Amino acid sequence: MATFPLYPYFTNTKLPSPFNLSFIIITIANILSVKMEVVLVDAIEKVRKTLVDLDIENIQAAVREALDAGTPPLEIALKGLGDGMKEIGDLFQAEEYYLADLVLAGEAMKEGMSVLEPLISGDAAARKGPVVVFTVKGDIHDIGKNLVVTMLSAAGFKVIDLGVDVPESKVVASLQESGATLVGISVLITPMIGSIGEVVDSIREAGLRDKVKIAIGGACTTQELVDRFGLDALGRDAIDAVRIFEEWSAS
Ligand code: B12
Repeated sequence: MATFPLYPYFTNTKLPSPFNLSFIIITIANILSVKMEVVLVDAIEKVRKTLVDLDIENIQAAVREALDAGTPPLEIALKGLGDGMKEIGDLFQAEEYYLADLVLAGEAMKEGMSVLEPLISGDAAARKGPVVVFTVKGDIHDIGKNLVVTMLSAAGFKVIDLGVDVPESKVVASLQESGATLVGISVLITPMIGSIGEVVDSIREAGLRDKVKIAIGGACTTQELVDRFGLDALGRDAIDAVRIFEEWSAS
């Protein structure tokens, strides 16, 4: 009896075994995921470059493009904008960028963050803490501190943000009023390192040092400073800040 195969292709070609088939599927999935990763890395790189070029007009578009490509908002904030700011700092130190460029960079960073912040901010109902966060007296850098505040809020902490250039008396008053036992200090410039000591001394004089845990972070902070001022932790980025305060809240 004559046979009429429905799919002549199958009669002439060796069918892939289930093992081969899963191998093919896995390979295709791997290629797609590598391709996807390349797209995400490209999108983050575009954000970083747009910031380093001080292209304020296009920074929000670059951030939105990265979001549309599926990049998590936090990754755009830390790897795109955060790494871009570090590079700008290096260019400033190398005297390729000037103070006016730092000002523009600060503006561009804030433009970019204004797109990301609503996406990072968390559930207002869940509350741990409170954590008192501020930038030390004499220092007006607030971008990193704001990122820490955003991340802590997103992680469910109540945050008391005292702002920048904060005198030690204001920190102590805030601790006394709120009963907060967690403190996050941001310091970016070496000449203001002494302000950390003044805060710690004031907290001690108010009889609160044994009751509060203090973490520091920012461009000029080191473990040596933590040891020198008898602090409790050093945080490298906003994710580290959440880890530290989560640990302290749990203990
Ligand atoms: C933007 C910028 C400015 C802007 C700030 C705008 C703003 N609204 O913040 C302006 C133009 C105002 C500025 C001014 C100055 N700046 Co400035 N600035 C910068 C720059 C390029 C980026 C800082 C930034 O926003 N980074 C991005 C954020 C996301 O990163 P971050 O701040 O490090 O924060 C992250 C972590 O550190 C950590 N973190 C931060 N805080 C905390 C707190 C806790 C508790 C924890 C756990 C973690 C944590 O988490 C954050 C998020 O991941 C840095 C370069 C650098 N490498 O930092 C120089 C830099 C900090 N500036 C510097 C200098 C010298 C100055 C000026 C003195 C310049 C001048 N001649 O006037 C003035 C200082 C004015 C003052 N009194 O404060 C130097 C400091 C050098 C030093 N060691 O002393 C730097 C390092 C540049 C350089 N390489 O020379 N600056």
